[in-house]
Amino acid sequence: MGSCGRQPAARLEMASEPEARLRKGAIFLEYKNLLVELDLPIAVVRLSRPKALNALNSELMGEVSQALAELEKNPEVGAVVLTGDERAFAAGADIKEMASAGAVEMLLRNQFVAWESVRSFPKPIIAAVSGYALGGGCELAMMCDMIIASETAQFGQPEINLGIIPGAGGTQRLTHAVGKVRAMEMILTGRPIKATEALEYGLVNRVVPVELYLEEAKRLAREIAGKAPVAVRLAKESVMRAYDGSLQQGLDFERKNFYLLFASEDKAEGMSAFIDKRKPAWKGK
Ligand code: DAK
Repeated sequence: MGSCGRQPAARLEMASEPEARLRKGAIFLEYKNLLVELDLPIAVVRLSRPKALNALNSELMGEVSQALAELEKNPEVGAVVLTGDERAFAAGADIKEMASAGAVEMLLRNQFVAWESVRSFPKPIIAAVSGYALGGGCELAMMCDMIIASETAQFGQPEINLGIIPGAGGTQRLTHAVGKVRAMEMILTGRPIKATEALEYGLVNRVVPVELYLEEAKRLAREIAGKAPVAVRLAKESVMRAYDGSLQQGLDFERKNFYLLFASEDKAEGMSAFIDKRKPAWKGK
């Protein structure tokens, strides 16, 4: 793969060039924290930081952004599946990377640029979720156009337990997806829901046995990739319009509050407690 045509934002961490391999007729591109399989007319982007339950650090998100830029340019790719592994889609943004950051540092890191690449990806993108989809992991899945869940999937916004709130659209997209009262309970308690509840709430398209979740997502991606590409693109854009206007205002509001919490003592305590594997002692400051 060549370097991406777009100019990366100043603070976006760019991955080194991926290594390409040919296996069973499909092309695999290996990034440091990501594996991209080109199985035309679809591509599978697999998050791969298994020891950290695919926690989404800046490097990994930079790689996601780089891979999506390449897939966007490739006219042979009609749809994309974004997945993790059986144990975790992603257990959230990397707490260890955020633990010592203050509000201004978070603002200057400008990590939203990388996350935005998922939200604004013009081709259909389907999340294939097994295991944990928590915090930023749940938000990443919700940025995708559809979600296929394995029976073991669990979705949650546990940020409240760290003294912060969801920062990548969780307060908005979850509320749109499951309704106010359910979103309130999930966000204010931090308790995750199981795949079957996620289906009942309308958060996921379907739940399938764990051996099948990836295959089912790929099947759906292939079906869509067989349709007229321009119609698919405009259909996606049009559906997004159904709620994008008010969503943008909500996202701006959430982002300000998210940064504000990085100035609180409770955020420092919540994240240190997670790393030290102990219960946080909140001060309300
Ligand atoms: N960050 C960093 N490391 C994590 C992690 C995370 N989110 N989740 C798990 N790990 C690491 C653990 O620290 C552990 O590492 P070692 O201790 O082995 O070095 C390893 O993964 C395995 O985890 P556990 O030992 O904890 O495994 P368990 O099976 O016992 O528990 C668990 C699994 C998922 C219940 C637990 O790991 C857990 O509660 N994880 C944290 C979940 C969480 O709170 N997620 C929300 C994080 S805050 C933003 C965009 C997005 C966000 C923020 C900003 N911008 C664009 C600015 C999002 C924020 C979040 O997601």
